[in-house]
This record gives sequence, structure tokens and C-alpha cells, in this order.
Amino acid sequence: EELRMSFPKNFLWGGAVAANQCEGAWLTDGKQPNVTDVLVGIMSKDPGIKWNKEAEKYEMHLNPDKKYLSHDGIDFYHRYKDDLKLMAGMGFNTFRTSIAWGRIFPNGDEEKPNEAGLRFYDDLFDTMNTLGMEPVITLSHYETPLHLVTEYGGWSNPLLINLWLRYVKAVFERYRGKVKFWLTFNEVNALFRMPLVAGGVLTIKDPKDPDDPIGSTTLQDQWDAYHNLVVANAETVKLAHEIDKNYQVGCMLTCSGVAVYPYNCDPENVLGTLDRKRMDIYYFGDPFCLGIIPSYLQRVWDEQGVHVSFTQEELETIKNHTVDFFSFSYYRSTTFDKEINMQGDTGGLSGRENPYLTDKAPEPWGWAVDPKGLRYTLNVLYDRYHLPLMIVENGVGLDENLNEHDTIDDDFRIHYIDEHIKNVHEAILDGVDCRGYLYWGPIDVVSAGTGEMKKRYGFIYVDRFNDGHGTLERKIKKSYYHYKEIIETNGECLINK
Ligand code: BGP
Repeated sequence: EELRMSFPKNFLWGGAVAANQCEGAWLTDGKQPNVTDVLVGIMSKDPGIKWNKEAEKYEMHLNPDKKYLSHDGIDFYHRYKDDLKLMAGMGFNTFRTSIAWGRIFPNGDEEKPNEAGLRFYDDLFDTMNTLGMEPVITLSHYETPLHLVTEYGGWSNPLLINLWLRYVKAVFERYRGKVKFWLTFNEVNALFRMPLVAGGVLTIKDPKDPDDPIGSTTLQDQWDAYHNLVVANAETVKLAHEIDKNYQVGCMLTCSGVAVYPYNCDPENVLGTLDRKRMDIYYFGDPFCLGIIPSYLQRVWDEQGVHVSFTQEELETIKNHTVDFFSFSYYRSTTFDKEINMQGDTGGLSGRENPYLTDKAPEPWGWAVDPKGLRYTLNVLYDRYHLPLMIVENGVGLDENLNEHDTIDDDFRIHYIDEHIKNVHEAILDGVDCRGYLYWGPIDVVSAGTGEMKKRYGFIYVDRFNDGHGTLERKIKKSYYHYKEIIETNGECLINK
């Protein structure tokens, strides 16, 4: 009966950001560029890199006409103490961010870590713990060191496994007692949608078309990256449990692809939704959570004419070192109609518009709002994996401006979180073991997909604009006080409405 009234006692309430979208300081204290630093947005098709014929490799070559807002972000690197105090002001008991790999191993292949980078995160995590916020730390949030992409070809190269484990070992040992929850690769299942960002995959051995670096990335390279990432994930879980038995390692997948509904009851559309779940989520979820390489992939590899084979030893490691929990992002649902091709963006997959979803986010992004889709996603994932689930991204980006009272009455965002949080509670009543709800972008950050400041998610406004100007001043929006009340009442203010 107690559960009917509110959320579980120790439910994790908080928010999530990513180093590359908020820290800025992109070359400070020894850090070297990561792959997002050469992209305006992670969906960009023209990364700021150029093929150097003499050196026989790609090199960073930023476009002088482009604005790379992430280079300065919202200056979280210098302002995190005040920003975290604002989060604590809402009663957060947890906060998610990522360690930028390139702060710890700037080029990714150094022997020793960069002490200045380690020290920054020491103080960041100390500040979180002092403010009563349990850190949830993403080991890579699209932040592969650029050098590992241009020099090694990214995750299609098996050498990355050991370079990754060197980085992971350094941070696992350094932050014992400060961090308990670790997430491996942010939205790694977006690998085939964004090979350069999700897998740092770039064919440099014999670029098919040097002027189109992404185009030169082949399906074989992307499946090689899949192979290496699956092995690296298992090795990461193994290492974590060897270093600290309290460490809890979760995978992190973009799961807007679970709530893909058949557009009608044509069996081909039902098969299409099964295919989407398998090829957008389960192909990583099954190795990470069940310790198996799903058998349906063999037909996919045959049809794509690629060759993927795991050694017996790799299969053993994958089987014996599955994740402790499953974390994911959910923004919206979509439909599958065999008549049209599905697209993908940072909100997930998008197919034919669902006529039953009349509740829409305001333009220019206007995502269909489907809170029941989150209840459905939680149930489907729990049925398949029977692991604790953690929502580590859910939110809505809006084009907002301060009003005459120097604030923003973001009623739509309040509506969005109320409906989604109520459906998380329904899923918990359905028997799903959901451990936490972390809102994506509790403070305005640089949008991943569009690279803009204009697409604001925050309960806290940041005075910075697409052209880069602004005071970086923080302002509280109306939703700040609303989310504070939700946390203070452990969700009760919503459930008994
Ligand atoms: C997810 C990313 C986050 C965040 C979110 C919102 O894919 O994990 O980094 O950015 O998308 O996307 P966007 O900022 O493009 O609206």
C-alpha cells in the first residue's frame, strides 16, 4: 500500500549532463580534443577533420565559418560548485555527468594519466558527495579522444580495448569511495546511426573518400567496433568488481527505439517493430545483460556480407561479466510503417507520425509526447533483462527566452515531467524494479544533436546564445520549484492528484 502512495524510499531523483556539452575548457589543463570537439552537433555530416596525404591520416581541421559551442559549453569546468549547489537546491540525491576521457588520457594512448584531469574530477565528485548527491558517472559520453579516431580508426581497431581499460583502471582506482555507479558507453547502440560519435569509428586505413570521412566508414568497420565495444564492456565490468566490490556498473542505451509501435496490424509492420527492437536495442542489451551474442545477428551479418566472430575466450568473458543494472534514455515513441524509412536523431528513432499522440512539444522540435511509452519501455526492458533499471535521460528541449520578470514560465516542461514521472510510478506498480529518474539537462547545456544553446532543457536557464555571446548567468525557471516539490514529496504530489 505504501508504494501506491509514493515512490520507493531510496528512489534516486536527480539530473544528467555530459562533459562535452557543459564543461567547456576543451583544451584546458592538458585536455586534447575528443571527437565531439570537431562536430558542431553529433548529427553533423561534416566533421572538422581533413585527410593529410603526406601523413597518411586525418587531422583536426575546424571549419572557420562554424561555431563550436561545446568548446566553451556553459563553463561548468569553472562553475560546477555553484551549479551543483543549484541542483542540491532542488533536493537532488543523485547527479549524472561524464568524465571526459581526453582529460585523463589526452591522446588516449599515453602510458600515464594526466594528473590535472584526475584532480578536476576528484573535486567535482567531492563536491557532489558533500552536497548529498550520489554521482552516476558515464565513462564515455561520445567522448573518444580524437587521436584514437584519426590515428587508430576508433573502436573498429581492437587496440582500443586495452587503451580503454588503461583509462578505466585509472579512474576506477582513483575514485574509489567517491563514486559507486558507473555507466560504460553513452547510447552506444546509436553506433550505426552515428558511427563517428557513438563508436569513434572512422576508416583511415584506406579511406574510400578522403573528403567524406564518415562516408569512408564501412559496415565491416562498424561491426568490428560492435565486437570490440561488447568485449570492452564485459572487461570493464570484470575490472570494476576486481577493484571495488561496491562498484555497480550499468550499460547505457538510447531506448526510444523500444516504444516503436506497428503503424497498423499488418504482420509485416509487427515484424518490423521486432526488427527495430532487436537492431536498435537488444543487439547490445543482450550481450551486456544476458551475456550472449543474439543468434538473429548471424542472418544480418550474412545479408550484409560482413564477418564478425568472437573467440571462445571473448564469449566466456561476455558471459561471466554482465552489467549490474540497465540505464537508458527515453524521450518519445514512434511507429513502424513498412511504407516509409525510419530516421534517427538524438531523441531516438522516428517513423510515421502517430495520429493518437496529439500532445506535442512546441516547435521547432515538436517531439510527440508519449509518457505511456515510457511505462511500456520500462516493462518491456524489465521483462527481458530482469535487472534494476535507471532512467538517466528524459526531458524536453524548448526554444525559450526570459520574460519581463527575468524568468521563464516553462509550463510545458512541468507538464512533460509530470506525465512521464506518473508513468514511471505506474511501471513500478506493474512490478518493474526502477531505481531512479534522472532528468536530462537540469541546466541548459549545448544540445548534442544540433549543437545549439537555443534548444534548452534546463530547470535552470543559462544566458548563452547560438552565436556564442552571453553572460553565462544562471536563472531559475518555474519548473525548478516544481521538480523540487516532486523530490521533496518523493513523487507523492503527483500520484495523489
Ligand atoms: C541524447 C544524449 C544527450 C542529450 C540528449 C538530448 O542522445 O545522450 O547528450 O543531448 O540526447 O539530445 P539533444 O541535445 O540533441 O536534444
